[in-house]
Amino acid sequence: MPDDMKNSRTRAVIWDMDGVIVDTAEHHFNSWRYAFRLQGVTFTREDFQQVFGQRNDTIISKIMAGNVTREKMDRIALDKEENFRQIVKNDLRPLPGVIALLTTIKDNGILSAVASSAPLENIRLVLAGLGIEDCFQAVVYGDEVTEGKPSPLGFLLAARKLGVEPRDCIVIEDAIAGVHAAKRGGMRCIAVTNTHPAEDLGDADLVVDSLEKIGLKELNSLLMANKKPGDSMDRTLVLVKPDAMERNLGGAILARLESAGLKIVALKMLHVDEPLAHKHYAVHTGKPFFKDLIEYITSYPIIAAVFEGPDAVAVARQIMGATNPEKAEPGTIRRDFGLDVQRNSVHGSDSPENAEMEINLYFTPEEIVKR
Ligand code: DAT
Ligand code: MG
Repeated sequence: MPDDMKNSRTRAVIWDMDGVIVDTAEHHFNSWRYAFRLQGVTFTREDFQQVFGQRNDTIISKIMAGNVTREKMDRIALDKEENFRQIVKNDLRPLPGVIALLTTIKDNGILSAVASSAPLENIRLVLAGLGIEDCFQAVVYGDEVTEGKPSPLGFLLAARKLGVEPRDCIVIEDAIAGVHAAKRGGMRCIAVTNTHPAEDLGDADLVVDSLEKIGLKELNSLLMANKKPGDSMDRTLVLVKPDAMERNLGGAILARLESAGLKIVALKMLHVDEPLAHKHYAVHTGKPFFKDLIEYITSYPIIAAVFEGPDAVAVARQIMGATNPEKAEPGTIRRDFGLDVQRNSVHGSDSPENAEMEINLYFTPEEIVKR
């Protein structure tokens, strides 16, 4: 997790597997057909349409028209699963956009879990086959919860395993029952039309035809919208630092934060003096760069602003980028304007608690407007 994300509230993406990460429907069909053929029974595409998504024992008794012993049932299920795993081992491709999105999520300190109705063994096989096990901090499998989707139990368990609140989770689903499970769990939901048309998935917050359409911006705006009415607004202190002021970048930097949906509720220009600089950077007292830092921040007038919005602290830091401009994500303020780790153009509070303290250093309560 990047250093500058550690103090913001943790967020997570919970992934359905089949139809979202991989498309295994065709593999399931082929392995069912194989297992039934061993019993001399034909299994057609129409049969598959009717039973897909149901439990193995239900599928088998339907196809065998109830005419099957317990032993035979176990045999067929075993043949099917063995064949499925064999196929999956040899022929597995992620759906478009999956790997890129997983990378974005990981790079931005967002957690991921898989919550699938599939058996644990199949989940492990798929994640290992794609080389993406390290992208997931939790897995929830079918039998781990007493009720399947549209019950929200699986997604809620995934959130609990990750230590993330449901309202800070985004579910990615391709199935109608999965979309309903996410909404019942109080989570945001992205539906991808890999297996169902968009009109069937209308209860999702966002419907896309491919995960290639989803990046950090879409995840952020979904999570911001997930605030319940009445949730308190967060505030953060932003400084446009001397290097940026010297280069006339004050307006450009404030504009980036406004474009992210944050509101300016207090604004001033000032020339920071030594006592204020010492208070502001008190946590860095004694560090090798402390003296330079004080000299720098007092070297030229700056803009101080209070920004307000849902998750203002986290959102501002994401827009600003990592402390060191070289390591900041493309498109962030520091990457685009920063000169080096000290002259990194902008300051943003790193936690809601520190934001309150820092705002009090620069503004009196009367200077902050009420909206
Ligand atoms: P941030 O500004 O991202 O919150 P920070 O709180 O760790 O980062 O540090 C405050 C400022 O101190 C930072 O904006 C620039 C300076 N600084 C931090 N680490 C430094 C380093 N290794 N060398 C020089 N300056 C550094
Ligand atoms: Mg800091």
